[in-house]
Amino acid sequence: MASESGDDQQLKLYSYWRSTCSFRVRIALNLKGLKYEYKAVNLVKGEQFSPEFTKLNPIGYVPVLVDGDFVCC
Ligand SMILES: N[C@@H](CCC(=O)N[C@@H](CS)C(=O)NCC(=O)O)C(=O)O
Repeated sequence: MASESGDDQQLKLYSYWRSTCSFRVRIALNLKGLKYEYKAVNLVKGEQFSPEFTKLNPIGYVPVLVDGDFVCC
């Protein structure tokens, strides 16, 4: 269940709609009932190589789950 509140305290999931790796994380979060902010990273447009995104994940892969200071790639 993606939230649109923009609350900085909540989970953030960087994801691409067609990424099967990202599907799994979205399914797990939804099964757990955890709210998260959906951050779209368009792999076709190369957004995974943007400086902002590679700061989170230097290899430029989605998904990336951010929980406060904890970044899980
Ligand atoms: N070990 C990662 C691999 C993630 C991965 O392979 N992500 C692909 C999409 S499914 C990706 O971001 N590819 C970026 C690209 O092709 O440039 C996982 O299992 O979550």
